[in-house]
Amino acid sequence: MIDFSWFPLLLIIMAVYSEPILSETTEQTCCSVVSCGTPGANGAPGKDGRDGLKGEKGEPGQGLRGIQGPPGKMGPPGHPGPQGFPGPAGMKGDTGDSSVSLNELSTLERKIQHLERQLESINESFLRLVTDSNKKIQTLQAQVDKYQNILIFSLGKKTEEKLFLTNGEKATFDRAKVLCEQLKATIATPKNAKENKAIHDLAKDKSPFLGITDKVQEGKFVYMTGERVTYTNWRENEPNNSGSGEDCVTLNDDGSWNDISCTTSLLVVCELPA
Ligand code: MMA
Ligand code: CA
Repeated sequence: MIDFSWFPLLLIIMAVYSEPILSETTEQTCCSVVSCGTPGANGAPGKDGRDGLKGEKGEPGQGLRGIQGPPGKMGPPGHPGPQGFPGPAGMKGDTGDSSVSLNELSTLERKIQHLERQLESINESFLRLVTDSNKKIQTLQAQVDKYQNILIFSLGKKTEEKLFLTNGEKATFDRAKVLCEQLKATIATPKNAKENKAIHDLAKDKSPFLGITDKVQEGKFVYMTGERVTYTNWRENEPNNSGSGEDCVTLNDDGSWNDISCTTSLLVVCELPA
């Protein structure tokens, strides 16, 4: 016997699928019909599509500059400055209790009078001291001038800048140096023809040492300060560093120079600022 119990289900399935099958059939029918006639007009444009991907950032614009913004925040406080000068003295205070102030006033007045008298006497003493000192300085200056003249007359020779002195003693260069240093002086060092003549006049026929040597470097004659000589008056063929070596300089009896051994005993002539 045939079972028809699934038949209604079949009907439902057919109903579900019947529409697309039908429309497909209709389209096919329609198409076959249109292909035969004139083409229809274009349909209306479709709906807008979805948004595309985001584009790259554009170049900065060239529009007008905006208005200036508000001022920024206040900076941190600076270091404290140096202490200022003291201000002017304040106004005199009010008078205190009158009975006390009168007493005090008379005491202060007496004190002030006493101080004024003291100040006067100090002033007088000071003036007397200054006057006396000036007189003493003048007397001393006169004495210095007198003894300098005696010194120059007996032992020395003076140029505008220097005083040359000798006691007639003869000594080696090192001893002569010490003797001059004891006078707070240096060995006679002529820096020009005038000074050379002054030493020559003083030494007469005796030959003194000059404050010039080439002890440090042979042939390089320097002053006692180490500076190279700026004036020379060498005799012809001098300096010749004769014998076992000549590192000191003497003034010949004609005023010319000769290099000579420092251990020779020669006249001591010192120089001082005039
Ligand atoms: C010569 C001459 C000088 C040298 C002395 C040393 C007399 O002169 O050679 O250059 O210094 O001798 O005594
Ligand atoms: Ca010589």
